[in-house]
Amino acid sequence: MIKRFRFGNPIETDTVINKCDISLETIDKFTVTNEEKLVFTYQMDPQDVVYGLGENINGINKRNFTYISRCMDGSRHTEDRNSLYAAHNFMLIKGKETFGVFFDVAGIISFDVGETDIDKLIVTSDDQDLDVYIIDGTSMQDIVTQFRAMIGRSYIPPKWAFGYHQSRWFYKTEDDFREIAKKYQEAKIPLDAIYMDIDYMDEYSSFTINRKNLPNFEGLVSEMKEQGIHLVPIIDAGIKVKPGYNIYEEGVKGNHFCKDANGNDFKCGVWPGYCHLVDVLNDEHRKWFGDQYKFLLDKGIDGIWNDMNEPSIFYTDERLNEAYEMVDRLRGSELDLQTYFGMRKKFSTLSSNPKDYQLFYHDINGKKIRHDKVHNLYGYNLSRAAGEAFERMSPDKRILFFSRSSMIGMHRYSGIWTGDNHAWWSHLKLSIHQMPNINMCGFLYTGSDIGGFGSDTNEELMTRWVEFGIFTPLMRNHSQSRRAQELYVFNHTETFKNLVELRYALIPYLYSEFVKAALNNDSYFKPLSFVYEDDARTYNIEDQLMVGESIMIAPVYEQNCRGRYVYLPEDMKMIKYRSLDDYEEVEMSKGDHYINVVLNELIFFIRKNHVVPMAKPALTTKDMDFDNLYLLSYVKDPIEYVLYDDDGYTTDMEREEHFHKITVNNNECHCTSKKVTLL
Ligand code: MIG
Repeated sequence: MIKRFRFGNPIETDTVINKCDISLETIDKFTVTNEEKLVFTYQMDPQDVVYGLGENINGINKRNFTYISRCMDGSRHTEDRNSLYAAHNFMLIKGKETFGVFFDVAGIISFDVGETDIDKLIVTSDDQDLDVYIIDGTSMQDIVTQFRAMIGRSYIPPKWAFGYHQSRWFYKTEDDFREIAKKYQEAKIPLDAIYMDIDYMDEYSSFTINRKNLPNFEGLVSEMKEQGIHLVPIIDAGIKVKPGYNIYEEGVKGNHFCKDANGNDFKCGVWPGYCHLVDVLNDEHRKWFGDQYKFLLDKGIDGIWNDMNEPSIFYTDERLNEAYEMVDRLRGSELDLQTYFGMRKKFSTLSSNPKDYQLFYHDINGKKIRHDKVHNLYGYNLSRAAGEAFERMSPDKRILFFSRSSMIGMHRYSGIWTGDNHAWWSHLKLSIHQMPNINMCGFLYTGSDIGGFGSDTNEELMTRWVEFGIFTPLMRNHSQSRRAQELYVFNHTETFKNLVELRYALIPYLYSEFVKAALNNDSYFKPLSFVYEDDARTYNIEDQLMVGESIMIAPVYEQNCRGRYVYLPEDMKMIKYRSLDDYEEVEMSKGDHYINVVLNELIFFIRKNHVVPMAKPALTTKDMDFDNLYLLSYVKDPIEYVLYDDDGYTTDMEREEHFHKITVNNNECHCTSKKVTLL
């Protein structure tokens, strides 16, 4: 049951597509005060658990910290960061009362989950105009499923998006890309995609190619595709101010850019230098921006990532001038410490400065609206521009697409990656925590930069991160580090080969569970408590996750750890994996276990009376046979598993022929449409 409460006269966010009527009652779960800001307060019991809030720092349970939905480019995801790149305003409270709550608002909103007062959840909206949805249900998953049904089906990528992907902000020339492909092939490590970062563009201008480094871009795309490898270029939000650059010229002529207070095209500094920002909150301008993606699709591209769409602003003239003036004023004088630190701060706060987001305006249905009022809609709509364009330009074939910035609503058009993490153990753990909460907010296609984006990784960290990455829908190794981290550069290449082979072998299961989750408004990653709601122990377990209906994972995420405690909420079968020819299967009983897991081993668990369909891996998904499947199983009673499988591209996913029934009974298995063998 969902109730919707209205405050003031909110701006439409297009997040909720199946809206219930506005309730005439007053909201009962929260006390509401309305002074300068709208404040919702909920009294929490000590044992209440708070899930949700999607991409944020800290644990799966969000208690005892404050999270602010203010989409923001910030490259150090430290323990004190209140905002990352996203605005995911859905949360689930489980305890004396159990309910979901979604704050549908375009502006800045903060969630103080017991930081100021350990017993209080205090939600403060800068904007007094918003809708609040309260969702009751029969279980936590039921609440999330109702929420998801209300916001519409999640984005589903093509099947090759479940392969292993290599990226690094480093590759430049055609030979660089060829070499990555070749080295992976020589190491016999499967690979489905190589990413192109901003260097493939001409002066960082979106929808251009640097022809000096990539004279035959189109040829390279098809040469790679013949090998089963997709090139995935980046698109940046800021459009370079540069006479003669077609996107700039057309944008100015068509009035597609955001305006400053005087009605001129707003100017800010990002990678290309001075940039304009497309007014993607306006339907016409958003469509115009979306149309530009044709440039890449026409060249054979079928995967793209969107970056810097918070929008990230490095500087504006306004802020720079303040800083210059300060320097001019201070030059030559002796600085007292106060002044010195003040000057440093002037410079260190140039980027992502909240004041800059007050300098420009959108035209929403003829109404001029200052950006800060609708800030969190920007990245969402920039990626929506692309998603809508793909539906127009490629109606029969799914395109791989994910975005850095996001707000709920964008989940219908795009996946997300979790941005600029570091090669820190704490960030491997963070990504484990982020996955289920991100899923609750509708984003199913997601993953973190494996190995860490910033700082140099090491072989041990990389190994453990790949072991976890095997289960994330987006499995991408990406970095900007000095040290190379392609998997073939490490000593124990064989271990990485074995691990990536497991990923490929699991694709039938991972893809099936992913698409079913999208079609049924279910989650792909779940906290254990979602499945074992009555088992109080599971609420304290944040380092194990359910992956689809059959698997529980227990990643190793600490330096020099060669084992870990695992809690089994029911009897399960452990798979201790070293390679596809060398793994152990051990039936284990409900309860606590200490399990040794040396560096070249990976453990995961199969729930009782469940199966995991697998296929023979190949160097790319294109070369795999998905009609001959092998079942890992832990089956004591007759069971049926519904396998989802299709051609990997179709946009017509609900067709009955994509659902294949597998039955297992007494060591025999059977499938109507595929050959299946029990392992
Ligand atoms: O300011 O395009 O998060 O993945 O490699 C940095 C360069 C801009 C940030 C993205 C990262 C990407 C990088 N970008």
